[in-house]
Amino acid sequence: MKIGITCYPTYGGSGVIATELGKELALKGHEVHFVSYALPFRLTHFVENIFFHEVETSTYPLFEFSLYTLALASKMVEVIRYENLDLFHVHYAIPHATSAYLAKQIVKEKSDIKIITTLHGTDISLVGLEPSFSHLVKFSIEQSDGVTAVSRYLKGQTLTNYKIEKDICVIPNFVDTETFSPQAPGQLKKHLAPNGEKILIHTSNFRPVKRVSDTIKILNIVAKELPCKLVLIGDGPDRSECERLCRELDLCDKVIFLGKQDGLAEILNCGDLFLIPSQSESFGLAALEAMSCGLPVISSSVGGLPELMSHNETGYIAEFGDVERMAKYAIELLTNEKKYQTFSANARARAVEKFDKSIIIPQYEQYYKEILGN
Ligand code: GMT
Repeated sequence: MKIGITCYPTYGGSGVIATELGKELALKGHEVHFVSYALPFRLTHFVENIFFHEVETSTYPLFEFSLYTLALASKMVEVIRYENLDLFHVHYAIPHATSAYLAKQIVKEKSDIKIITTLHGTDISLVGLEPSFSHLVKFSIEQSDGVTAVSRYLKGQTLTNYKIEKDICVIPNFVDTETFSPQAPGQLKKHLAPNGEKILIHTSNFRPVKRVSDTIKILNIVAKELPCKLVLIGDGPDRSECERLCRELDLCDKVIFLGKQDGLAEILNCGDLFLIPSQSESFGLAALEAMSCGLPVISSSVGGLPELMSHNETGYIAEFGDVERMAKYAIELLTNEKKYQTFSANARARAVEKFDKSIIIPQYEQYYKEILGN
């Protein structure tokens, strides 16, 4: 197949899934054309069958606001026409599904391109519910030839919130369980925890829905019971507030802000537990990558997290905001080696058995065939 993929190229779960999907499809012999404003950050090496088309936006003074949605649609038209694409798979509804709709209308005399939209979460739960955007999001979803969502939860939310009758296919996030596998930690662990402290890890884009400050409050409780550190990976709007909270709680020597990082698997392998206390989470790819490295996860009970996790087996689930309970669970696992080892093995097994790329990629391929068949 000849497949176009559009995603946000920067750090973020939807871009990771789109890029890894494109790489796997290319390895299977499909021709994949990425269309975005920058090279996706996980597309670091040359891969046969992968092509990148950069969207450039005009800077003409009259255009006070960037015309990205239109520039993207124009680039999609070019790529659909001149590369003879069979389908275009857009990740994140806004504005990608809208640009794709426009492109499809423009090429319809000459191409029967099919548009597939994958919903990732905040496009539906936050941005999409902005009253000014909701009509556009509903329309773009309904006009897509196929729609997938990354969890049953997200599918339900979409159907209910937007009163959509279209069928939505649930295809969960996936992980490369060879790249993200349990490995003996190297020198980095000695650097992060020189005195053998236990390491709690969190990675996110530091947006308010992630409740990163809860991870610091959890550490504050756990650190009273055992020597530990908290490693925070990523960056975003809440980082300054988190740094302020560390100063207020006198935890600066126990919280390590690493900022945005590549080589996530190596860092995860230094950790003992992964924390994801989000207020909203359609799936939780960051937690899946941690589980794949054998880290038990302590999460909130929101969104798709209960579909990823198995409470009391791969980690623990608590009400969002209940930092005392999350801390209690962390202490329980970090002070009971036998239980810890069982949970760690369970977390790894669940990642391998349910969410390995070899299980999920064929689901996308099958869905593509169904939509093209229609
Ligand atoms: O987590 C984010 O806010 C980034 C966002 C994205 O679109 O890049 O992630 C969403 O998509 C991921 C991949 O499908 C999911 O694993 C995340 O759960 C989801 N984030 C939220 O729902 C908050």
